[in-house]
Amino acid sequence: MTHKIYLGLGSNLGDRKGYLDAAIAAMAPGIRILRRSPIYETAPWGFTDQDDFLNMVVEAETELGPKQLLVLLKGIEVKLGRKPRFRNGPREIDIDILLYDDLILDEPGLRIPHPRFHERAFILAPLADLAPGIQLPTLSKTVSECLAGLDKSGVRFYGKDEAPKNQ
Ligand code: PH2
Ligand code: MG
Ligand code: MG
Repeated sequence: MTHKIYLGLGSNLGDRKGYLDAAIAAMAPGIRILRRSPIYETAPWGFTDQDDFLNMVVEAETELGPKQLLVLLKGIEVKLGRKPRFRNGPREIDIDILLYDDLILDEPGLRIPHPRFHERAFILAPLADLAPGIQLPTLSKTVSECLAGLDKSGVRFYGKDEAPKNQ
């Protein structure tokens, strides 16, 4: 069975754009990328004394179950050189499962939808570029409704391409 997933990617160390591209390239064949959002440069959230992140979201399909998917993504983080550090600290590459169909899962080590992402503009802005009307399974709100209530000042379009229409 094929599942629709949204993954959030972030990097704030080294060649940030290179890490995002390498992570996406490493997802095949288990994960098929359908669309990628624009990249945003974002102020660090949680632990603020670190460099700005690049963040983006990809829409993809997979036959993997949620746990197999998590194992694959953690393996890619390690393969690309992510070092263990403290919570919310700097990272070469972070790949988070934001949504997996309309699944709600709450287990140690794996919560789907990704907890509190509906409060984070650095995830919601790129997600809204791909899927503004998606309803979050845990809230009676769409992605764009969640984003509308947030401070977007720390989230800037990054890159030479034309800015997306919602900016
Ligand atoms: N990830 C975190 C903590 N803080 N801040 C930004 N701007 N972007 C992130 O991806 C991010 C963060 C923990 O995963
Ligand atoms: Mg994260
Ligand atoms: Mg993570």
